[in-house]
Amino acid sequence: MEMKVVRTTPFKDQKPGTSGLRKKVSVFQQAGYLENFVQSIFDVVEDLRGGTIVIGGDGRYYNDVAIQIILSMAAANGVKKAIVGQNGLFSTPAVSHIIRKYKTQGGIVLSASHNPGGPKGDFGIKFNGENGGPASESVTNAIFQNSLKIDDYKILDKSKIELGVCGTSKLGDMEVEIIDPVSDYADLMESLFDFNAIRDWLASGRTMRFDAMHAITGSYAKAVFVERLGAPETALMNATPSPDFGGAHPDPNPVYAKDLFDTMFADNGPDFGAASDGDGDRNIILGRGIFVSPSDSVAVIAANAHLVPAYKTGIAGVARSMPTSAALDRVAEKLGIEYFETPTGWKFFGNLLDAGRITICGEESAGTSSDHVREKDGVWAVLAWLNILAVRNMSVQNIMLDHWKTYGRNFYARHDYEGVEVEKAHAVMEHIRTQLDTLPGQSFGAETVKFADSFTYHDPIDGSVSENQGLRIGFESGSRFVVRLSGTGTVGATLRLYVEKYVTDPDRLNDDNHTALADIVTIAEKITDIHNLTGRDKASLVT
Ligand code: G16
Repeated sequence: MEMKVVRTTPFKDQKPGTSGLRKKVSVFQQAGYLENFVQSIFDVVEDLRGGTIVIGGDGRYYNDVAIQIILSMAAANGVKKAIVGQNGLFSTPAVSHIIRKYKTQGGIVLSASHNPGGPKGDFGIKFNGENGGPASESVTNAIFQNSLKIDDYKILDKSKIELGVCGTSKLGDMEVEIIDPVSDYADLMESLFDFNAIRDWLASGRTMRFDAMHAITGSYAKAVFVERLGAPETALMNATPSPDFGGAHPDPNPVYAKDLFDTMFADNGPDFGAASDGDGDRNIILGRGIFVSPSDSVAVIAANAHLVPAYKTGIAGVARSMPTSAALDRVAEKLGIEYFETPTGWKFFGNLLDAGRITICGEESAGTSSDHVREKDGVWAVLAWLNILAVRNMSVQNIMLDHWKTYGRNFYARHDYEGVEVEKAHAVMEHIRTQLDTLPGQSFGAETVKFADSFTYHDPIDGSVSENQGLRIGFESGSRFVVRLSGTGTVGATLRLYVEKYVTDPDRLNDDNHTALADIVTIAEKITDIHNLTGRDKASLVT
C-alpha cells in the first residue's frame, strides 16, 4: 500500500470546544475536514510516531468511515501499532482505560457524546493523551493552530481493514490489534467494587433498571450488570446500540430518559435506576420516587467511598467543576481532605488526578469518576451506587435524607437556553459582565450579593491560567447563580444558567427542588435580563 501526500486547505472552524471537535456529520463529510484535524493531531503529538495509539468510538453514524480514514492516516504517519475496539467501538471511559492499561501514547475517541446521531446528527473527535485523559488546553490549542495552517496530509492509498474479528493484522507497516471493547473494562470494574455484595443485594429481590439509551453502554451493561452481577435482562432498557440511537437523543435527563423516570416514579417502581449517554461517560442516578442530582451524587459517592474496596483506605481529595454545586465541598470539609473547583471540562481534572491530589471528581453535567481512568465513567458511577446500596442496605431516598441531614442540602438546577442566536447569547453575557463591579452589596428580595466575578482557574499543578470560565454571582446566604456558554453544542449558542441554594433547616431538607430555588431563579432572571435579551420567555430545558 502506497503512502500519499494529499494537498489540502485549512478550515477555520476546527477549534475544539469543552470536549473535542463536535460538528454536524455533514461538516465532517466535507473533503479533507476529518483528515486535516487528524493530521494536526499527528503533527502536534510527535510521540505517536513510532508509538501506539488506541482508536474507537461510540458507534454513531460515520464512526465506521472515520475509523478507516484515521487508521490509514496513522499508518502513513509512522504509528507503530493501533489498538482498535472490535467493529471500531469503545466507550469513552474504556478508551481511557485501554490507553493506561497498555501504556500507549494516546488515543482518538470518536463521539459527540450526548448529542444526537445519524446522517443529520452530530459527530465528534477528541484526542486523549498518554494519561488516558482529554488533551490539555495547550495541546488542544496547538492542534487548532496547526489546523489553521495545514497544507497537506498523509494517508495510505486504498486501504481498508476488517474490524469485525479480534486479532492482529498489518496496515502498511503498522500493526493493528482488534480487541474486545468490553472485557478489559469489565475486569477493571470487578477489581474496584464488591461484586459479591452487589450480587447478593440483587439476588435478595432488589430491583434495578439501567437505560443505555440505544448507545454503546448497552454492551458494557450486559457484560457487567447481567453477566457478572446476575441482574435479569429485563433490568436493561434500550441496550442494543444503534448508529442513530434509535432516532432518539442519548442525553440522560428527564426529557430524553422519560421512560426511565416514569418507571422510577411509578408506585412499586424499581429500587434503583440509572442511565448513561451516547459514549458511556455520563450517568444519572435515581431511586424509587427520587432523582439524585449529579452534584449530590458525587458528594454521596465521596462520603461513602470507604465502603467500596478500591477506596477503603480513604480518598486523597475531591474536585468539581465550578458550576457544580458545593455539596462535594461539604463532604471534603468533614473528611478533612483537599477540594478543588475547576472549569467545566473533564480535561481540567487530569493534572490533579495525575498528581494524586484528588481521587474522586464530578460535574453537574452528569459526570462522575475517580482516578481509575481519566474520563468520567457512567458504569463506574452506577457500580459505586450499587456498592453503597448493597453495604448500607438503605433505599436511595433514605441515603439522600441521611446525607442532607449530615451535610445540609444544596438545592440545584440548570436552566438551558438552547439554540439561541450567537449575538443574543453574547449580549446576555455582556449585560452581566458590565454589572460585575456594581452588584456586590446590592439586595434583591431577601438576598444580598456578596461577590460577582468571571471565574479564572489557576491550575495548582502546572501553573496554567484559564480565564473567562463563567460568570458567578454569590449571595451572603451561600446561594448563588452562574451563567456560561456551553462549549459542546453544534447549533447556535446554548446559555446555561445554574442556580443553587444551600439549606440546613431540617424541616426544609425534603422540599421540592424547583420550589426551593424559585426565588434565586427570579433574581437570576432579573439580573441577567435573559428573557428579554434572548427573546425566550423560558428555558428550553430545566434539569
Ligand atoms: C462534556 C465535557 C464535560 C462538560 C460537559 C458540558 O461532556 O466532557 O466536562 O461538563 O460537556 O459542557 P458544556 O456545558 O460546555 O456543554 P460530554 O459528556 O458531552 O463529553
